[in-house]
Amino acid sequence: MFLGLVGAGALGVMLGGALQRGLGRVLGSGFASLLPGGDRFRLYSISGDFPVIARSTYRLTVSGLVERPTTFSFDDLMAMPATSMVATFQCVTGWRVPDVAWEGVALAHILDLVGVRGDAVALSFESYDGADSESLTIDQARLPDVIVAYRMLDAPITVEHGGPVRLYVAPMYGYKSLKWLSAIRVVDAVHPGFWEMNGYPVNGWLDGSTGSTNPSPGLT
Ligand SMILES: Nc1nc2c(c(=O)[nH]1)N[C@H]1C(S)=C(S)[C@@H](COP(=O)(O)O)O[C@H]1N2
Ligand SMILES: [Mo]
Repeated sequence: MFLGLVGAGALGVMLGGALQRGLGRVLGSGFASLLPGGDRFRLYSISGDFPVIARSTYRLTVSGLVERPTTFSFDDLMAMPATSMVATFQCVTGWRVPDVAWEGVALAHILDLVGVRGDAVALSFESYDGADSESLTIDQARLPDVIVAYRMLDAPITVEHGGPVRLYVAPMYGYKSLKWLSAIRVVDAVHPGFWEMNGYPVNGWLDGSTGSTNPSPGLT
């Protein structure tokens, strides 16, 4: 499959400029030095930065086509019902990490708190890095294994992995799991995110389905 063959080098060539330098820093020869003790993940940052956000100042802003626009603190998220799961994490470029433990809040729970309006179609996700963005349809976002995560690998999510809070979209490729999540905008159309603008499928199902809905998403 074409996308599976697009390695870091090819992506760098496609992008150019500052993005290429940022990608080169993490995906090029130097990035092995960024790997923490053996968790087998590759640490991605398209901006080249790993923003440090204290739990005490962390905020998740949910706005757009909602009844109650709300800004949540880290403690607000911790006080919500927790969802946990264990699953294989897969980057579309081929690397994978089996049996990763995750914990966080079901995105569906947050959507229920803010009250999604009837004319809403999709969500746009923004990162504290100011560079990455992602999208999900409302139906995709409501799947039970799509979470706003604050634990990963049986520990609080590290800065490098997108802590204190990242998205985890279990039924889709890793690029959907946006790190350093800062904002969710509820919108009336799917706005393809950074990786989709650079060639990855907007519907990033792990099983290769191409539609916006998937009859057998998530974990089996
Ligand atoms: N903000 C941000 N989130 C991101 C990325 C990124 O570059 N920036 N890369 C994505 C991709 S392609 C993958 S495979 C995973 C990798 O997660 P990790 O860096 O924790 O290994 O993060 C995703 N989320
Ligand atoms: Mo990825």
